[in-house]
Amino acid sequence: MSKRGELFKMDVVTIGETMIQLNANQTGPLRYVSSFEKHVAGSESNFAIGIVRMQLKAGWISRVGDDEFGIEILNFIRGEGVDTSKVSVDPLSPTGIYFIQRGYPLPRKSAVFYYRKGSAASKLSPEDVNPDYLKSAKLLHMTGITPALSSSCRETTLHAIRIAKNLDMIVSFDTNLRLKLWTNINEAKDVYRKILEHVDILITSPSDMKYVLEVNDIDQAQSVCRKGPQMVVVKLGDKGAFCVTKEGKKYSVEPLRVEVVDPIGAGDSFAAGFISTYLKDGDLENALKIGNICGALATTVRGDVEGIPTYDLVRKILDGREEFYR
Ligand code: KDG
Repeated sequence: MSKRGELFKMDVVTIGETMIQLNANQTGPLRYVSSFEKHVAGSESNFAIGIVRMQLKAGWISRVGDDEFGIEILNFIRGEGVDTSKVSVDPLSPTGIYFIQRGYPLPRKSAVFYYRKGSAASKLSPEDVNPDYLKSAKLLHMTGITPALSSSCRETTLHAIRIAKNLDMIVSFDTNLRLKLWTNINEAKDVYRKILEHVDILITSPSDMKYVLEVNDIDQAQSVCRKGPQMVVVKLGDKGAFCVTKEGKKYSVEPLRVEVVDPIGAGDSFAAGFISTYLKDGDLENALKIGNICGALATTVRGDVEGIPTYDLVRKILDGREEFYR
């Protein structure tokens, strides 16, 4: 993995859809829910916000509708300090929204319902990826959500990743498998295989590894490196996290003691903590520790990004000034 020795305007660029999240205030089937909390949420912009909280610079490429929710999303993400200069406003297609149903049908679990088909972001196309913009960053971060949105989003993802590799950028990819967005699992497997060839840092979870990478045991995570990545980082939720490199070096980290209120978005916060630390000092053990802290804290409040910590808070925890470890 090489880094270009020039001055960068940004540290990371990411591409993807952000929606308005309507998060039920009561548990049970949505048809009986009478009030919702509104949040701005999207895996890639969550990640970009996390990167900024870790004191690095992030740019987010997307499309939003020319509607109230599009304006809200742009204002919010810009307000968090992410560069939104490459986000277009589409006069013809709406901003996507989604609902979170809580505690039903499974107690303590959430279910999501998307209203995003034909959304502005699903119309992203390779022309939205400006090579000079990518070039101004060290790393391109993508997730498995963007290629699942439409065929033009799939092309955009592969196009951006190929450009990034040609520019000698680092490419990170979070599998973030959303089964509801794919026609079938084989379609997803095929696209992931093409993406993985160009990925340096793969971030995943045990269930994504099983479904889409056909790896049933995290002890076999290193085998994924044969498909392209230099390292595989596995988010283990309440069991901490694990990382293995192509050369077989292994790192793991214990979970934090937190009360989980809303786990959605935790993986993006983890990825931001991991990637930002890796970019700062290349230390994988430290990256895993910080990713783990960021992921855990994101679960402590409702909304995807509200709980993502600042770097100052992470430092306090690492220095033992905040008691979190079991
Ligand atoms: O990672 C959290 C996201 O999955 C959530 O905010 C919704 O972006 C979303 C998606 O496409 O599922």
